[in-house]
Amino acid sequence: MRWQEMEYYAFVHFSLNTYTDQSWGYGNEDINLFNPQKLDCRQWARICKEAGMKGIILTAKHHSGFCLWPSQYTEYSVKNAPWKNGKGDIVREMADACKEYGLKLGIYVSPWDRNHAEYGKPEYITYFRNQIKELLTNYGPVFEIWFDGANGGTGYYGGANENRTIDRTTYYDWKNTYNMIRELQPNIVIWNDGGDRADLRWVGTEAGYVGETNWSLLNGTGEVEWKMLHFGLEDGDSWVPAEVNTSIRPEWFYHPSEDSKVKTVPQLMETYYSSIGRNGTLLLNFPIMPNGLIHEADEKAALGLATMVRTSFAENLAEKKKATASNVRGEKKEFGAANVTDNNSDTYWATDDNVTTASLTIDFESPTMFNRFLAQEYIRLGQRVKSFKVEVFTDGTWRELCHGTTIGYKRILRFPGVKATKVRFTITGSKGSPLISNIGIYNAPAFLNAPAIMRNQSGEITITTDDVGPYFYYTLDGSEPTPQSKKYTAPVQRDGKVDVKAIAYDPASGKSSPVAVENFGVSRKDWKIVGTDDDKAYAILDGNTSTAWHHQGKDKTTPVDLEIDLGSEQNLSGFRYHPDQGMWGPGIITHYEFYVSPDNKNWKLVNQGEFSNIKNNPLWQIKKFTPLRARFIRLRALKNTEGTDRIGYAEIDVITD
Ligand code: FUL
Repeated sequence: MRWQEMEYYAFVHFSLNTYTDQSWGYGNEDINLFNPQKLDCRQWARICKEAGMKGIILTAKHHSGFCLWPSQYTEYSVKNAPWKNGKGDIVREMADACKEYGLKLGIYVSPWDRNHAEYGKPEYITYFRNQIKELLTNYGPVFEIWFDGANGGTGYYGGANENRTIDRTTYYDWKNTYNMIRELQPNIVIWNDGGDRADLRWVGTEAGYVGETNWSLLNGTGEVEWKMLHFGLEDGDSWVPAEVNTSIRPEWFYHPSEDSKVKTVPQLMETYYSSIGRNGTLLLNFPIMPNGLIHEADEKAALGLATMVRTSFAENLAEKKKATASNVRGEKKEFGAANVTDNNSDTYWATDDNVTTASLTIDFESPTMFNRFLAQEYIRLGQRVKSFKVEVFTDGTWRELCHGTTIGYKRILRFPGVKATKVRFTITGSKGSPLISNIGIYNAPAFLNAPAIMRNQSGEITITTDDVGPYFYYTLDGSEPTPQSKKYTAPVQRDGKVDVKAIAYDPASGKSSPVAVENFGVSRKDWKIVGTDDDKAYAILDGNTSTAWHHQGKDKTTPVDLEIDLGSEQNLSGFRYHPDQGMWGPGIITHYEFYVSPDNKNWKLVNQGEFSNIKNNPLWQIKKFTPLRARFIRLRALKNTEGTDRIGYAEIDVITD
């Protein structure tokens, strides 16, 4: 409970590989590189505190084996680095900063050690335990210890420079290590992805989300398949709740090339709803820069998220409102419906033993606008609810608003704003008598970014945004959209040239987003990508800039050609290219040539040059040329941002006069 109630805490990744631009150090990196000029754990702690986090887990030792504390058991540590003339101890500074800012300290210590000569032999286990002992003895209370799942492989290993494999199931003898840990720190929780069942589980992805169905249970023994990591196990016999770990940037360690790839506040908010909003905790990583500080862009994003969370859940509209239930355990007040709106997590509404479906109604007494629903089970007595639905009473009738599966410690559902006088929460399935400690109903402010307007190859137009809540209004005749324009409820079919304008509108505040505009050109129904039978290639014609396709040149060299048959001759006057938005190897074209042909034989070069600043600003690139008629187009990539022959495209389009 202590851990679950923390909800949100930080990872910081900092090590020798911060100085070598690596994700995983090999174990032979030069200690002399480690010399952060401005290292300030108080800056990390201040940011985490202001971001609403409750603790920090520090990579005391990552896979390279380099130790951020002066371990007496190895020379490969800060004690031999130029930083503070070898007198420094980052774990100590972190522990002190956490204390000052009222945060809890956690430790990441990698079982895999690519520096240690004896890794793979029994002697290493003694070394590993000695290090854990140092970390759990000398720095005060530690709330969580993190044993990474990456284990064994190539490494320096004291100069052996070889590949070492270990048996993950037996090598570490986790049982005895756990016993030692619990003796040293009775209140600690153990995270372990690779070893015997620990206290917490990985969710099977580092992308920042857990399954919508999320049981805090697993079996105490046996293999854990991906499905179990992601969704838990309804009938599991052990309490192993989910922790969602993800980084605020693509990678865990700092890479200057990612300064423009810090997640946006809407992206982080999505992570929030997909972790904390789904019965998980959120462990968000900050990579530390070589100077020893968190980058200001990361700070800004984390504080932006905190502001959005604070304002979204500022006022619980259900608090102190009248609540009635279809069944109350023994009809006793101590189990009554009012316990879900009393703002006290120690009280709960419960039904009689044999009652596993029941409903609870909250009466606002007057029409009230809201767009978020939150429920919490009293998990001290286990996780029980299997399914539920939420209905609203509007215009004299009940209608379903949304539904969900598990609840657990906390579940949050999002939906477009609705005005109602009553809300009915019905548990439609439960493993036993449901125990609900809290219901929250909120009216979260909308992000109100201009919506995305997309049209797929068959001419279907969709309008979306990075938030759940706003309505959309649109026009197809070039006029400015307002809340009096047509309301978007489902995809709109419109082929050929059309100018679509749309706004996102927040019904709660009455505010609108800036207007989004898309000028669609000729129909792309008959377009064919020449020379490929890869179905995925059509991602570049699906109108969705977040789907992409990559391909390589025939001879694995540049230039790389992309050729499209437009199906019939068109009056072409330009083309548009949208690069891949992906975080990994997007293969963005920087230098190009553009050709057209009437017959796929005689090609004419009509435009060439560079897409300036495309790496930092990877948006639509529009190029015009002297109009001419043609049926085939060829975009020749001469060079991409990575200097490889693997070219990425999110979208290709033509401009016709
Ligand atoms: C992974 C590691 O290999 C990464 O480097 C990082 O530490 C992450 C949190 O866990 O498995």
